Amino acid sequence: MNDKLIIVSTRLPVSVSRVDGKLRFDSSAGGLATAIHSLKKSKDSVWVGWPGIASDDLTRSEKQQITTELQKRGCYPVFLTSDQVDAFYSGYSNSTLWPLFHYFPREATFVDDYWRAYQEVNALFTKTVLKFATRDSKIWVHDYQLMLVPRMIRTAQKDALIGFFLHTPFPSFEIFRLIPEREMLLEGLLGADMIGFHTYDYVHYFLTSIVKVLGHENSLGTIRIGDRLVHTDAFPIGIDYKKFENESKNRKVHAILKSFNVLRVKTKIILSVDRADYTKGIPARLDAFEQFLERYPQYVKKAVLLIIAVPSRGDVDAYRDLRATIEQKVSRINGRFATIDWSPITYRYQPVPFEELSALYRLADVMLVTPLRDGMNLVAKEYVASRSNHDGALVLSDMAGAAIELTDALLVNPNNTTQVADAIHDGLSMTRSEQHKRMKKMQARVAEYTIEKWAQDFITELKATKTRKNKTIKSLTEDQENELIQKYDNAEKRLILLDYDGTLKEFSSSPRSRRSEPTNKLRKMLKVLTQDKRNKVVIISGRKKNTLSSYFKDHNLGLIAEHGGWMFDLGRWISHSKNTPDWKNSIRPILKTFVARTPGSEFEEKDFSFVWHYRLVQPNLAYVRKEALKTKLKSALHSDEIGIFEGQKIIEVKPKRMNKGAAANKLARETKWDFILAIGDDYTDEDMFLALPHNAYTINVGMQDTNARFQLSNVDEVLRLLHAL
Ligand code: ADQ
Repeated sequence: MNDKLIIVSTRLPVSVSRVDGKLRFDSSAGGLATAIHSLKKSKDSVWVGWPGIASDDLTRSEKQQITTELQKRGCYPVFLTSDQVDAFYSGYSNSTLWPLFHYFPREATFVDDYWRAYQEVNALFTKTVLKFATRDSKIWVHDYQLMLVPRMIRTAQKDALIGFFLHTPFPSFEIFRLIPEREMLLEGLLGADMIGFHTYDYVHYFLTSIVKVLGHENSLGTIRIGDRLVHTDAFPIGIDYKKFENESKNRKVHAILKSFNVLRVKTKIILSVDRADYTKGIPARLDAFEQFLERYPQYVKKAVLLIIAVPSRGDVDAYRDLRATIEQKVSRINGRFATIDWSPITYRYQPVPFEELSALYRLADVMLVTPLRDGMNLVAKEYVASRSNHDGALVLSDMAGAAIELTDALLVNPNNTTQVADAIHDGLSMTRSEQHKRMKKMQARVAEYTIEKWAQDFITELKATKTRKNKTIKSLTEDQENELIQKYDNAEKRLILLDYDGTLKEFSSSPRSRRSEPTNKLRKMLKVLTQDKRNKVVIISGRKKNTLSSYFKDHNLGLIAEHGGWMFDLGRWISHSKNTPDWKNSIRPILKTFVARTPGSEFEEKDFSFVWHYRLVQPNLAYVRKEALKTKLKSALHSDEIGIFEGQKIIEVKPKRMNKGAAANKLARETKWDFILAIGDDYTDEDMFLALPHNAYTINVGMQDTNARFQLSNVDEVLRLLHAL
């Protein structure tokens, strides 16, 4: 198998810029790039993304030059104009999604043009991916900027193997619902086979939004979308542990450390390193440091805070404001506490080279990582990996994904200024042995689940989705279908059992809707089937007898209504079941109350059962009401003979023994059939599949877990098969 891997992320690991009129290519040594490198065993792999320079600045030959140069490095460019960069990247991605995904609704802007650009650029990425994608490719899409890409690829290539990983938090539903395009974003993601998050909390929030916004429920994190399964799981990203650990041997790092040593002898060092982003909580951290100096004056002139902030997203207003706020606070605190020979805060607004960052991690007595929200936070893990002497203390916000793994850090709520101030003090005064104990435990974790492991784990699970799909889904293959047709042709006595809703006819909004009626085409097809004397065709449905009579009055069909409660035989409806009004009288008021309190739901009373339909109910309300109704019904039903059943957007209360299995069994024993075919989509059809002989052709529609031998994905496929017969 050609194991091509296609990585898709907004930015490529190579950045192109123009220096003195010439194009310059800089490779980023980012963790993801390292991880992907270890996965890129095959020469066929490619990384698709934006090279970081706007295409309006480029001539045709420069674009060609970029493409050629990037291809040498395993990358392929998606060129974006400066307008697209503004609206898609700075706009929708960083001014709408980023703030909301980090619980900053006040920073979020909603601009139609941003959304248009987001769709356009996602389509552009998709188009580029499709240039490389073959049937056997593994496509791995990264992050919140490209949430529409999985579905766009899926539409073009039904069988593609697509993974998606979100590097930010996935917010709780109350935040996610604010996004005007929430449905489209979720549908976009559901194009993937595997969707990964850093933590189980994010998985849970995502699944909640899926059920509340789109109405798709899940089973242990797996969502069924028609004939596809979408898996979700937590994959906490790691770092290139060895790289940070080995820096202790790097001479450059030693030289930098030496130059800092003077500072270190007299002073304790508290370090803060982030991209300058409002989610990282730098102003609140400064407040906490100020309070630390107030509460623990013994550290005045004995401790310094080094703040390293890497300039980021300077073209977004919120980031410009943030810089101003940080600088005001730094200068105020320095002004308040500084002496002639000491200043409490050293502040740098610039990227630092890797060796220097590494030296700083080694230097810091306390590492202060207090984001207000963070998907994971790699700085915390990098600090841990750099502490080859096992000393030092990590103060870590419990709002960062990393807090779930690094439980031996001093965990704080970043909004609790006093708690952070105290944690700085606790870190500085912690005994060496306590530091060692905690650091070693954290190191064991970070060394174990490295970025390579993370990437391999994700890809392994992604590949497994394909195997799982093959195992659980029993699609009727072409050969099996030909065999079925041949057996049908050779048979003299054939029994054909067909469910109606969801099998011969798509579900309509309400059971009473006129759209539920059979189309002329369907009627005609059934007529042709019944005209063949060798066939006995029976519609076996949960519908009321009168409805079935009105739908199929002129047909020579057998009819079974109410899951076997009624049978149409020799021109009349007969029933062997007794109508027992007692349980119905106690249940009816409950259902009526639920209908009244649940707009969009309907209540249907049949001779032997009740059905509560919730297809039109707002998904989040339906979810809550459905569970509440089941509980209420359970406590109200005092008979073991009556069961509560969950079907396609319905809850049905009916006698347990009244099921399609009993009815199908009776028909199957009527004579010695040479060929039996049963097709259905719902839970009631499962009884039918189980009741029929092993050699019967039992077919489930819709790809859920089933007792049927085969599966077809939708009504159209059923009609096509019947037509072929
Ligand atoms: P970021 O928000 O960028 O990443 P983070 O995880 O901390 O946050 O990664 C930042 C990286 O930049 C680290 O590797 C760090 O070494 C480097 N860096 C930070 N400050 C630097 C400085 N001053 N100079 C040089 N390098 C610096 C997003 C999510 C995170 C998630 C990652 C990975 O927001 O939550 O952990 O992706 O999934």
